[in-house]
Amino acid sequence: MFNPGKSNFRAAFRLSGFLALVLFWAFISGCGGYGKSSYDTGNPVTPPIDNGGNGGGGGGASLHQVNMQNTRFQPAQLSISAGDTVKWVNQDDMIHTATSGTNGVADGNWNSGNLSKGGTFTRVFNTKGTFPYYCIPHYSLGMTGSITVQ
Ligand SMILES: [Cu+2]
Repeated sequence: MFNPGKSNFRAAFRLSGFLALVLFWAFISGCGGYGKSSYDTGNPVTPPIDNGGNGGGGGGASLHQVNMQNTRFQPAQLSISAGDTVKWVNQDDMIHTATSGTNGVADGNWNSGNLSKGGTFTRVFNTKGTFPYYCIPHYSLGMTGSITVQ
């Protein structure tokens, strides 16, 4: 039944090589998809260029990143221009939130929800003022910050 002829052997080798390639490709793309979705916090991502009627900023809106790292917001105090975007990125192995409010009481302006490591939350600030916020699980540890919009 089994024919060890050269041509058969070559064909089988070619076929298995092709299958290996297909499997490898599927593995790579599958991993890519998984990695991407694990970073998706389910929050709607607001495009940084959406200026929402903020007339005459004179120049593009900027994107500012605040890291959640070592149970701190870094930088804790951030000054931005109206129309700019702030992106929080959790760098820790624990859950953090970026929740607007003072004294550990949410004011309803925004709430990132729970962000695990690699999770992000993005918000455009169109209204001028100072906006304090905190991390719900770590407020008592002093994990607070503020965004000042000028
Ligand atoms: Cu936290």
